[in-house]
Amino acid sequence: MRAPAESVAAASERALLVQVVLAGHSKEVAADSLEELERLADTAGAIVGGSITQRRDRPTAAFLVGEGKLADIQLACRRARANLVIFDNDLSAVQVNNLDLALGVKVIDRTELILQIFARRAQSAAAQIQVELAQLQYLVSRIPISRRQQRFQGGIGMRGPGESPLQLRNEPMRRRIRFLARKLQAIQNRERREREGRPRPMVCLVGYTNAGKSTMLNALTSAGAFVDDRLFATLDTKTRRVRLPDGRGAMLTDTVGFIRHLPHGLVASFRSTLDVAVEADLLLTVADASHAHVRDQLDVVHDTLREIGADRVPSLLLLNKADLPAAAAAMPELLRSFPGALPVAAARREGLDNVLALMARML
Ligand SMILES: Nc1nc2c(ncn2[C@@H]2O[C@H](COP(=O)(O)OP(=O)(O)OP(=O)(O)O)[C@@H](O)[C@H]2O)c(=O)[nH]1
Ligand SMILES: [Mg+2]
Repeated sequence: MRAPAESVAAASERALLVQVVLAGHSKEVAADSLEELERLADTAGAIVGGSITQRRDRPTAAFLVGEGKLADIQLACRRARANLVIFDNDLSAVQVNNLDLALGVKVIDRTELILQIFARRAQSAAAQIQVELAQLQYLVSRIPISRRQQRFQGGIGMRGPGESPLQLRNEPMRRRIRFLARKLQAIQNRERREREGRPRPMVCLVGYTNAGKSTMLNALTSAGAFVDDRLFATLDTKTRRVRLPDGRGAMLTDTVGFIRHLPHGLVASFRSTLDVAVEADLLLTVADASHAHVRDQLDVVHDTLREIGADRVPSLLLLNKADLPAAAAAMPELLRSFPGALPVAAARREGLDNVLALMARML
């Protein structure tokens, strides 16, 4: 089951990335965030033609950037032949409108980009409803009425479940939101009943997107879950039985990856998927130990777990991709900071015995 990410690259939107680094934000974190935005744009099927970073003490209400910078962005757009500008910062409805008009190209922010990736990747009915709900809530809250109906048409996100323009035009959006919310509630109730009937203990894989959660699920259970070196490969999660060394079994579930500034509407919509983590007996937190900013990613994971109310579930930290040189170099320091953690390489099935043994002990 391959997500249709590649095929849409043909629609080839050329994007210019813009980032405004406000006072008090570190240069390294900003650079990492921009790099991540580039990967997100790539995942969405856009070609990145360049990027512009501006440091500002405070954002401007009208454009976020200063007016002088607007001209630079315009020039950079022309140079890069970009027909899309993606801001790493959140934009207000007014700012999106003003920037659209001033630059003459489509302008979106990080949240909208993530929503559109989710729209493209959602496969199950439940995931599609969740994404459409999040998109509609985003539209209702952010976009002036006159433009609402156009936002999710054309280009990136074209194939998403959120784009049904006729429905949007003909039906008041709030009614559709209520309708989708009811449908989602029914699905969630059914899923909860299914989970209640399921054997315990329940173990849940959580972690930053691209950390290797699905690879770990496959390694521990031969689940055949979709693995990809793009962000948000997993939206529809799988549950499989895993055998522990003491002969007991446990149910192991994969989840949607976390990312910094994960849109709150999306967190709310995907709550049912994340409920699995809240109800779990044990969390396996997977981290990409080879990533230069693995500690920041772990902070995001812990914040998100707190946000969904799963921070009290016992957890075991797996420092994954230990086979990569960058991970090997970082490992001693990471193990000092996170004493209970286990180095693993899910893709090579290394360290799995330790994982299973510790799981059995903790359950
Ligand atoms: N070198 C190396 N690569 C790994 C390892 N585990 C996973 N990967 C790679 O990391 C990428 C992401 O793996 P996934 O399992 O899809 O990650 P995920 O956490 O499920 O990601 P999302 O579902 O997108 O949130 C893939 O290209 C994997 O092949 C590992 O132990 N070593
Ligand atoms: Mg995955």
